[in-house]
Amino acid sequence: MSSLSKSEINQYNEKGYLAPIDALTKDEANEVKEEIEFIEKKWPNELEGLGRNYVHVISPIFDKVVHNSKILDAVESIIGKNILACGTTLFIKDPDEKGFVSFHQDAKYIGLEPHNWVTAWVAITDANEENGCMRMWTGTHKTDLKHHSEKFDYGTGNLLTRGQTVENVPLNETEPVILNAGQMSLHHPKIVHGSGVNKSKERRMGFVIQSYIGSNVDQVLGKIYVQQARGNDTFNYHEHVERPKKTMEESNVNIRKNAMDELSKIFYTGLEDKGKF
Ligand SMILES: O=C(O)CCC(=O)C(=O)O
Repeated sequence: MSSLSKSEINQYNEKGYLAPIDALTKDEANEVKEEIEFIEKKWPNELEGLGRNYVHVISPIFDKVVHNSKILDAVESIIGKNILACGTTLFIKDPDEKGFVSFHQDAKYIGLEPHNWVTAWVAITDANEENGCMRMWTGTHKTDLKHHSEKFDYGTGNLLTRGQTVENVPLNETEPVILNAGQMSLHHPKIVHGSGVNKSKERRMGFVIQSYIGSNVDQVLGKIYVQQARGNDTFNYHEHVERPKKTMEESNVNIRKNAMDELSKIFYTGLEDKGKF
């Protein structure tokens, strides 16, 4: 079932993103926050670096977000009914760190073709201008992929793998994506977006499904592991993995390890060295 109205779909098509969309209840968002904190405490480093990816494979609570019917109803309105979940990333910015995300287009390096896919950014805590919410350069999804400088600015706090940056973004043409905990945004593979540092005293936590892909979408740079989120997969391009029943079960941890190794190869395609993520 698709849930977005015609005007919401028009807004997505015109601007390249849509927000805010109600997704989780406050309690559900809080459950995710507690699960993040539980894993961080019990298995330090597990969610660090490359470990911020494919988190839905190791926790039933994270998995539940990926398969949430409200989220999927909205996603179906954009990419149709045969939906695969091909990855998750925790974008966490701690108040005492200088984490930021340079302006970039997701489609530039991720290898998912054709662009029948969408990213759902679910706010686990409130996201606002003070704590470094995303900013979208509206309309840029309608243009070609832009040149990205590869800055490899490790140590400066850039949360992107190669410090890939679209330069000279006119900030007055960008819009902040302000979300309450539990709300989400959906953004297009080609929209230019980024986010600044967290200047608040609280953590800013985003649970990002990146991305939901139509089953017709192939990975042209490497291998991904998917779950059937809705409908069916007649293309069979990707390896399907099971949904977790318990947090950090060994078999799921091993699957995640393989998935992260493959993802890392995609992120660093064409490079000799690998960074932190
Ligand atoms: O969480 C952020 O600030 C940026 C996330 C992002 O770039 C994305 O979800 O594509």
